[in-house]
Amino acid sequence: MEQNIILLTDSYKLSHYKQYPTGTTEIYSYFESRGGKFPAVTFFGLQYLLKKYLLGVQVTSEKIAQAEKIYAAHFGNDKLFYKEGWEYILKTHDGKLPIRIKAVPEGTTVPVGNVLMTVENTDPNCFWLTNFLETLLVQVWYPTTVATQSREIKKLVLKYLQETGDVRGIDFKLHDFGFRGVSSVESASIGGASHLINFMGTDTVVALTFIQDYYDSSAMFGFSIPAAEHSTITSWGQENEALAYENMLTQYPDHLVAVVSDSYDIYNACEKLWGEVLKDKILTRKGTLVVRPDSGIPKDVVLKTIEILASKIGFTINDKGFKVLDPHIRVIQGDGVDHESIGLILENLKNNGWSADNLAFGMGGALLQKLDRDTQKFAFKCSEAVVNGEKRAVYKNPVTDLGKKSKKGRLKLVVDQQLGYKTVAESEPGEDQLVTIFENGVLTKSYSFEEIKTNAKI
Ligand code: AOY
Repeated sequence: MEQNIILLTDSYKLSHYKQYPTGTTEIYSYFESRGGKFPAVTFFGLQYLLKKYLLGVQVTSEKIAQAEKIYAAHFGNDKLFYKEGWEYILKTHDGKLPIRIKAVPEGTTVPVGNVLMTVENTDPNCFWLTNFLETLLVQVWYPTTVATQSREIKKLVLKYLQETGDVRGIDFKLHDFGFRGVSSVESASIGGASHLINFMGTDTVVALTFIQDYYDSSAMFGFSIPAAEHSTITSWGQENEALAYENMLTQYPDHLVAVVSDSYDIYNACEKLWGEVLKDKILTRKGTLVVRPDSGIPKDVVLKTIEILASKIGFTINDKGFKVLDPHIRVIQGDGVDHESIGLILENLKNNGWSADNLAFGMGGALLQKLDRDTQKFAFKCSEAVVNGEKRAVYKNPVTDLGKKSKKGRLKLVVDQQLGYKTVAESEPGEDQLVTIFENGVLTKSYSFEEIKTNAKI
């Protein structure tokens, strides 16, 4: 059996249908970033969740039977599970979820504090279903936060390229090294795809099939090159380090090749092996050797590595007055890389006269895993209920944290000259930017990966 929607929730949600006021016929909820590390978020990943978990017939008699059994044992009580509610959806809606979801187009960057998505029931008997789906739908925090952070790093690197080098190199400045550092293959797929909204370099192969499967695109959105790991270098023995490097240049005689060079001494490798023994082979090669340090204090190791390579192999001065290595050689830093260290590394290079053109970054755990729902303080809250035929503005406003205040009423997202976007009551003027993407089991709008990349462009 595929995933059972009745089980894709928090246990307490099972008890909520009895807890709303008598006469409730509608629950309307919305999703926002309440603030956090970055001032705006790039919305991504809802289409995946809808296609994988919510479209079409989701409720079957087999799933109801499975849920009935599990919940009876889980709660030690066979009266808690709302079997009649799910049987109603099976009978009245042929197992399709009577829900409407509106959302901002994927790839759109919206200031924090705005509505990104709304969810409401379309059948008055199914008011309890809106927030039953919170647990699953709020998981869109993850791709949205990965896309947001990756895009912020793109802005940071672009600033240094503008000042010291050539912005045309931006697409390959941040390579995804994160597959091994995430909690699951599913996370690697989702997070890896989120990064590819902003960049074109990745080693997370499953992101490629994820894009094909859920963002109807047959084009290739992620690229990589041959590259060494420590085992392929150290298996030659320390005394044969130069032979291991020479073999890399022989096996890959053209295009790009990356070689991790810190197995014993990155500075000796750059000065004596790349800089003397293999210098002529590098300079006559039809392509670029990318040297990868992988230990030490990133900003110091990157500067010293570039300075040694430049002194031994050569460099020029670009039109902005910054030093650029001979085109046969570049550096990639993949250790200790995050938003903060990238700024420190590029600032240190700039202060010493070096262009950002010399360097690319690999980012692993910090790209795909060193973030959580609180990085951008995501929340899903009810803002309107209909009880006994009357609309009620619903909100929370805790004295213990005013930052957790939620919005009231039916909402829409409108374009604002100053802010970019702002959230207003649905009754106010202005065209709603939220698009109905899901209604009663049907995907009413879908986005290709190309469109999403265009929406996210800087
Ligand atoms: N990949 C650019 C291509 C990829 C990698 C992947 C963990 C690459 C290394 C490189 O140059 O060095 C996962 C660590 C490294």
